[in-house]
Amino acid sequence: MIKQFSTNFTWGTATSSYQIEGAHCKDGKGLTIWDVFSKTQGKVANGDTGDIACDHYHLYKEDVALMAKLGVKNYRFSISWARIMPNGYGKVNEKGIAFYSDLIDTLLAHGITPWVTLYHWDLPLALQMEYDGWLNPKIADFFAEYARVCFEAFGDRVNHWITINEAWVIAILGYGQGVFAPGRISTSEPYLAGHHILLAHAKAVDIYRKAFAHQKGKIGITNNCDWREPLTDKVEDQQAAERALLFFLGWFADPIYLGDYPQVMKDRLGDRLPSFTIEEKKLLYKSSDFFGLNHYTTLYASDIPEGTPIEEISVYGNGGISEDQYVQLTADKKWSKTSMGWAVVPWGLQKLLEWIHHRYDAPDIVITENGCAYDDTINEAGDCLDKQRIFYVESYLNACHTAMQNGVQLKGYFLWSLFDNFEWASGYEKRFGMVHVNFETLKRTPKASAYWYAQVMNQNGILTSDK
Ligand code: PNW
Repeated sequence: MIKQFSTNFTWGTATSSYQIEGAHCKDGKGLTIWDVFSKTQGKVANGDTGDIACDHYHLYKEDVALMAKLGVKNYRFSISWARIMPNGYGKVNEKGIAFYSDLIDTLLAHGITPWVTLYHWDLPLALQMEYDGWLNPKIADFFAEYARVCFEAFGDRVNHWITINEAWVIAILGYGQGVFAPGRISTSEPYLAGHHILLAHAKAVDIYRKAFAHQKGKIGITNNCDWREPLTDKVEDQQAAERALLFFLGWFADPIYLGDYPQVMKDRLGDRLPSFTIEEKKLLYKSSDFFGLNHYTTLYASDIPEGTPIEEISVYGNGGISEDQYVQLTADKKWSKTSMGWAVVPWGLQKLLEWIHHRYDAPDIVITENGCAYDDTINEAGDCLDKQRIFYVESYLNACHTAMQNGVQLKGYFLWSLFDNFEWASGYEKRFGMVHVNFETLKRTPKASAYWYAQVMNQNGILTSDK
């Protein structure tokens, strides 16, 4: 039996610029914070960098042909801001425009619809050095101008735009825990960075809607969120789980769908959480045509008693700023884990989709990333039999199907990722691709999951053994 997905459901795969392109200082591209961060001692596993990555910059024609062969109809990729504007503002680099323009034409010629992310973490280095990156309010205007250049150059052919990928990761991992670029460690900077990310998104959308309405495209933001399940049915734990979701996803979705930050964040963060002016609130409200969601895993949440000393909270393993939430996160020992150590809990996605559906008044949701890393190897016959990935994706798609039956307006699903690629602080060690990449030879080998996923996309649903 096939569990059918809705008509016109968007199936695709996703990548991002720094993770696959390579050619980090070619054809006029400016350096980015990841170019520098990856070369900072101890920041990335094995000292890996994205200097070459999958060398997609040079191999994109072959890559697009491979995608077409695998039946991919929608492809989400990101534009490297510093290829378009080497310093992040001012001069435009025509060679950068030419690269993406040709990539887009090649995709379209193969019947593949581009979904373009404008910012997937590779901030032009000059903006970091001269302006402190996302900490400076001016960055919102710089981003909006960069977005305008992209709408002008590509908007005649691109109808699906994502402004920013995962504000939470940028803010928390980049400015709170310092494990991602720019590597800052702070308990207040994440909230400032997050604030400017939201404003940058809103300004870009405003420009798109005012000056490019004739292009009739859709634009939105993508946020990531894991599910938080109450550890027990005690009220305190239920509230803790809800609080954790609000500090994770509500932080960025509430201003867009409900008009302001969640009250619980205002209460707990006080001055550390900036506030929006009335004008800014208006700009943000309804500034996303779809709800972009990246989802990978689930943890249990339980309440940490009020008054627990901060030193004790940081041992609970959910990052240096968990004391803002007083939530303890734990995994069930029975859950299987991917090679990232992330638990495989498909029902968590179903619950999260339903939570979004109810809190934000049934928005159109697009899963712009879901997937898993496993230690995939090529066997002697030259095949990569990644059964665990098929199991993961199939079970998460089953969860999507159940959520849709329960009324969730899920409109699309992008598998992360098309290729094994530069997995940020984990380097090339963690493989998320449905296509295996040998990083010595750059040879691409579709894994079993790629052929399996081709069928799913083709039949618009998943084959299931149950009735
Ligand atoms: C996302 N976390 O990153 C990104 O959008 C991708 O570029 C990345 O390759 C993929 O997921 C897999 O990691 C995340 O710690 C990184 O919660 C870290 C987290 C979530 C998402």
